[in-house]
Amino acid sequence: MAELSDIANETIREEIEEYVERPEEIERSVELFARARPLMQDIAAAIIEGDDDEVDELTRKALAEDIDALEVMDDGLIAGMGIVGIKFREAFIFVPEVLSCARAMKAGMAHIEPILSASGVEPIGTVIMGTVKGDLHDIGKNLCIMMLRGAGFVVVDLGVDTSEDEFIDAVEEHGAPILGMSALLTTTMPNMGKTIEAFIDADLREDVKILVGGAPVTQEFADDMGADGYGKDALACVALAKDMAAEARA
Ligand code: B12
Repeated sequence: MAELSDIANETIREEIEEYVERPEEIERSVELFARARPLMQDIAAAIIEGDDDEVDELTRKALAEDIDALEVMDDGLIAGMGIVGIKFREAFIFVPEVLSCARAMKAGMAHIEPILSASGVEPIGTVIMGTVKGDLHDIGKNLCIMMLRGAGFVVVDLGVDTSEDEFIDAVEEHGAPILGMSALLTTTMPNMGKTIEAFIDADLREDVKILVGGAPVTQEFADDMGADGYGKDALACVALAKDMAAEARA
């Protein structure tokens, strides 16, 4: 088992010591950062500090050193955001600080996106993606979109706060066989179910496979609301979309 002292970056060590209180989260964070390269730890520390210039510079550096874009995303950017999430939940930081961290995350993602999107593979289908009504969180959705594009999907991004009608219009307009919805708030999760209902009412439910995700969403919740698939992360999102595209072609 890894120890706190195995983590090279001092900021990360201090952050875990000071702000992560739940034993299982301490263990998970220590494991994750102890096995991450020092440069990934530095990127995560810059995310936690909300330093977009530093994230921009370190992400460029990592990619220039030929570190895989997925590793930079998982062990640097997302790992840093994990600590931000814990600090926000425990009220050590508030919305303005989280916004700075989100800005820093976007500065890093800007370099990852062209790499993940430039796979050059044949388009395999169109996916409509959006964050549901009332919800402004888009970092996870955007990561899913990057990965989907990288896997060869054409993705129409409806952004955040997307109404049922906007989802329906987009699916019809683009003749898309797959729709992905993201929700990060327990209060907006039910809007996924409402959107599914709206597709049923519009007699379009059979025409589209519906995929859901976001931190509070579970497989059980997805099953209850009648979604066709639930993905816990961007990799799962791509795997499910591929299965669904293959089914739609069959
Ligand atoms: C960043 C953040 C913000 C930023 C958002 C910036 C942005 N542009 O997105 C800001 C500051 C704006 C914000 C605002 C608020 N937030 Co906020 N936020 C977060 C935070 C810290 C991180 C979210 C994030 O980006 N995670 C990183 C990404 C990579 O992970 P992810 O989104 O889960 O996505 C992954 C998977 O879930 C999956 N996935 C995501 N979407 C999809 C879709 C499909 C189809 C699939 C298959 C997979 C998939 O793949 C992704 C990649 O692996 C979370 C804490 C947390 N632990 O989630 C709180 C959190 C979500 N926020 C919370 C709250 C309460 C709020 C506010 C209400 C605060 C306030 N008082 O104003 C507002 C709500 C604003 C609104 N109407 O939406 C709570 C929600 C609690 C709850 N029970 O609902 C959380 C959980 C924090 C907490 N514990 O208190 N927030």
